[in-house]
Amino acid sequence: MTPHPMHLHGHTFQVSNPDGSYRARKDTAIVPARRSMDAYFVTDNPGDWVTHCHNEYHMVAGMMTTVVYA
Ligand SMILES: [Cu+2]
Repeated sequence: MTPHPMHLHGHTFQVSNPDGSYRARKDTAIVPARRSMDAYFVTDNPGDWVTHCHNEYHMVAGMMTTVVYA
């Protein structure tokens, strides 16, 4: 039940505000426990990129995946 500092390699992204505006670009965002977040980024760096929680014990437990595009 802890927040998750979610990190995306190879890109920066933005998270939207409730009013539709966008927050500052970053490569890590805190996602509250049991919540989700939409991240918007430009796909200008093709490849296989890891995205994961920066809490190492969460990452080791499986909170890690890849974003892949050509
Ligand atoms: Cu986490």
